[in-house]
Amino acid sequence: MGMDTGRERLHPSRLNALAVRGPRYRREALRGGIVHLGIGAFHRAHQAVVTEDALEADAEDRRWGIVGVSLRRPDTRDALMPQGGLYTLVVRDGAGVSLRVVGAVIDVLVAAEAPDAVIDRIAHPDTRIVSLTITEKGYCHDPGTGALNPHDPDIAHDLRHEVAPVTALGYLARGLQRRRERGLGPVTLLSCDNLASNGDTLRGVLLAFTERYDPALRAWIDAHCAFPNSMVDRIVPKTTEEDVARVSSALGLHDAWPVAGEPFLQWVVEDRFAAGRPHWEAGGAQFVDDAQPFERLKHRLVNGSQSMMAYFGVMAGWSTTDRVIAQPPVRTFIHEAMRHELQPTLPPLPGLDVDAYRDSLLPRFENPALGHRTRQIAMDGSQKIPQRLLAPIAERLARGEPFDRLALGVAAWIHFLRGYDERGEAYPIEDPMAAALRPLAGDVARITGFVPVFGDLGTSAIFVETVGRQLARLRQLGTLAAVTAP
Ligand code: CS2
Repeated sequence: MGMDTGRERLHPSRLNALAVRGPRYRREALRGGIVHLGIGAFHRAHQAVVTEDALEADAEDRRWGIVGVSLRRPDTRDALMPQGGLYTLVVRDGAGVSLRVVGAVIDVLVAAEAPDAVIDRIAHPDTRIVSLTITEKGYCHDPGTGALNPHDPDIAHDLRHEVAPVTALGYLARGLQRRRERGLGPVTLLSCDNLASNGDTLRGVLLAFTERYDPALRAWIDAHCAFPNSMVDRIVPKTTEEDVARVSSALGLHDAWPVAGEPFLQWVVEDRFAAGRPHWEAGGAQFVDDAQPFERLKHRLVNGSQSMMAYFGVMAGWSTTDRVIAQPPVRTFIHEAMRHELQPTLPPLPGLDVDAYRDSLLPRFENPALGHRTRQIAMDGSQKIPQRLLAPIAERLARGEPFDRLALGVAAWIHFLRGYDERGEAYPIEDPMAAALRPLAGDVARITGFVPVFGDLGTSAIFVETVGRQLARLRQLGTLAAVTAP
């Protein structure tokens, strides 16, 4: 965030005279029990806030401060560290706004500038949990299969044992190697990204990586690390300059990088921790034996709907999800896609009223105060479409059930890859697989044959024909008409 509001900076020395709620515990005594890789807005509005509640709930347990890590960019560190790690969380919807200053982050490291500091922190005796929000592409896997892609140039780089790693897996391997050398105890590696079976996926790619890197380390990780699966949910759009200005005027202090999200927050975590965990229940986290049914629920109903809205929105010129869902035919389409095509694919979720859950989503998507941009959600589609739309399609296909609406969603993504909307306006395609996908996007048989994304779905004539029919309708009729009669 570049803008400076000219006010005095938010700082720990100002905490006793804060105009909004601040940390209700002694920050000075905090130790760094959590290392978090990928300290972006989502982490700061989700896990860090739940950790803040846990810190407030147990005044005795000072183990769980967060040491954030940015792999490449210094901007979060540069914004937060002059503020002693403090930042403001803004929660808002049509009914109002609330602000809270969060203190759980005690340090931020930038791996690209000081790689050894990050490796050393993972290998610190205080570290008990290494959590991750590195986005889907950070796992360097084939999104269609979940397996490590050893041909990824960054993975190939890190496998050469160069001085400094570039991937999260490279840092984990180096940090855990040093932990092992130091004879330190076990740690939990906690993925908080929207990947199917995110803990299992992380375990799979890290073991595959270390198998090639240092087989003895692989065995140590297998014996000493836990990888719980978890489902995370809160809509947290990118912070805007307007957010910075509003927060600073409400605080009377300049916060260089606040984060803003919706009131809703959910975190469902498997209770398998190798070296303890904070009392995250205090912030509303739910602990379960198996989080995978909750992941599916969320990736399909919340994220699947968001991705479809994003591609419809970018193509038709609706810039935020509330504008998309304000189109009555799109609202009906999303409701029916969830109800008839996504919901029936869900595993049993004892104790959860799935109809009520589903019906609570449209009001979240239409939250007018969020401004969740369709272009932001549209990014990295190759990494998102498999667990959001292709997995439920594959299950419906296997059972001989129709999937025309989901096929329209997939077709909208393919349509989007052409790089200009229905008014002829060009936009950038931000996707790690863009170079491979864009030349295929004109031909539905070729793009659905792209195995890293589509797996073996491209061998199904029904799948290719259904997506092809929907793509032709989008091209001929335009988004609004295609969505109106799917
Ligand atoms: C969104 C998610 O950008 C995206 O891919 O679909 O960030 C979404 O808002 C969150 O997963 C909601 O919990």
